[in-house]
Formats: sequence, structure tokens, C-alpha cells
Amino acid sequence: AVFEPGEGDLPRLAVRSTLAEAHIYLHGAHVAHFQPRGKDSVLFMSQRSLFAADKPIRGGVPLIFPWFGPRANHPESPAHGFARTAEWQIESLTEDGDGVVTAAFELTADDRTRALWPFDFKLSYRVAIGRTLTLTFEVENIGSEPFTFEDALHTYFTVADVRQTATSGLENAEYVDKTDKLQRKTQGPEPIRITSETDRVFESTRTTCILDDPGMHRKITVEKSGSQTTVVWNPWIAKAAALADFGDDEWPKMLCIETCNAGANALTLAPGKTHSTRAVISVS
Ligand code: TA6
Repeated sequence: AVFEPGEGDLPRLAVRSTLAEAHIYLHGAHVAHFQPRGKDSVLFMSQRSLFAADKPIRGGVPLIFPWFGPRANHPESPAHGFARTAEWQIESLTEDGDGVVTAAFELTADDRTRALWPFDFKLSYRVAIGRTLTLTFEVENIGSEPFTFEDALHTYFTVADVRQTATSGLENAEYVDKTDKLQRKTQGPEPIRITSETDRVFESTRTTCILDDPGMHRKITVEKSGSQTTVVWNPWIAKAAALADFGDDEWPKMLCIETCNAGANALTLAPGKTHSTRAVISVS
């Protein structure tokens, strides 16, 4: 594992082991690349993504904290909070006996974050890189009053053609449809297929989603814990065209399956308490 100048000369940790390779930017502690040895790359990265100090990266695993999406009653606040555009510190880099490399990153409340959100927190994020990718996002309340937050591992997966994919594990679960006036709906007994703009906030403790991608001859499994919300998102044609950091022709090549605590599942953390949100990503 070495630090090297990445895209936009932003420093990134490049891990190359016998098991896999990965890139993690200090900017947002952003996992931008993960590829198990001998397999295809797992995470989507837009060709148009920005890599700049105050901008989110379009792809990989954006870390969302302390609010999901636009901030209620604060139109001037950045969408999806400030963790993904913050400069994180690396705390440790270790390798276990099986060759799994774990990088740990931290972000603690400072004047910038307190100006946006007046609470004292410490975020710890552990990225374990082996044949699977294990992401553990911890929020600790180091202040003297409780706070309520949302979080998400906003993971972009690479697919051959999103229209050929089927995502299972959320059958019959209730969701809020953000493409249809936040209507509450229920996923039928069939897997999720993407046939138009899709933005579903599943309030579901189901712990395993499987993204079946026949075009890449693979299944991506997301096993989660500490998360009550799963979001499935594809911008489709119009929304993709409206995003400056997303190519007009890229929407068929990605699908977000996000491990979150959001909306009705926002979490309230008492002083001194910690919450851990985890996703284990594997490819078969
Ligand atoms: O996770 C889905 C979503 O909330 C969509 O509504 C869309 O806004 C997406 O996140 C991307 O948000 P961003 O701020 O990264 O463009």
C-alpha cells in the first residue's frame, strides 16, 4: 500500500495485494476503486467525475453524513452532508495473516462542520480490502447533547447494462418512491428491474441484496448490518443529462445500492454512544 497522487492530484492510498487492489482518497475517505485479483472492477466511476477539494466524487463509495439528500429547511447546505467533501485523516494501515489490508480513517467535528451542524462527533471508517470489501462506518457522539443523523455508504456498482440487471433481497419490502412524489409503495415478489429513473428508499432491515448482472456474468452481494434503509438508484436518461459530473451515456453502466440510515430511519445518538453501519461487498 502506498500513498500516491491520484486524480486531480488528490492524495490516495493505493492498495495492491495478492487478494485485490483498491484506491482510497483522503478526500471524503472515498473508496474509488476495488478489484478482486483476477476479477472485473466492482465500483463505477464516472469519466466526468470531479476530483477537487470542495466537490463530491461521482462514483465509488461516497460517505454520506449527517443528512441524506437535500437538507430539510437548509437549501444552502451541501446535498448529502459534509463527510464526503471533508479531508479525512488516516489513522492506521494493517495487514492480517490472510493478507487482508485494513485502512482506518477518522474525521472529527471542527469549526467548518460545526458551522454547518452544531454537534460534536467523531467518525471512524474502516476499509478492509480482501477478496471482499468490508466497509465499517462508525459515528461517535463525543459531545454533551444527543444528535440525530442520517448516514449512507452510497455505493456505485459497475454493471454491463442496468436494463439487464435484477436486484433481489427486497421483495415485498415497503419503499418511498422519490421519482413519484415520495409515494409509499411496496416492491412486488419479483426482483427490482430498472426500466426508468429509479430512486427507492426501502425502509427495510433486510440484510442481503444480490445484484445479478448477466452482462458481466457476475452477482454482487451486499450484506449489511446497522442499517435500516437501503436505497436503489439509477438516474436514467434525463437525470443523467442534468448531472454535470456524469456522462450522458453512463447511466446504463451503473446502479447504486446504498446501505443507509435515512428518512424515517434517521438515528438519534446519546452522548458517549457509537453507531456502526457496515456493508460487506462480495462478487461471485
Ligand atoms: O441516493 C439517491 C440520491 O439521493 C438521488 O436522489 C440523487 O440525488 C443521488 O442520491 C445523487 O446525489 P448527488 O448529490 O451525489 O448528486
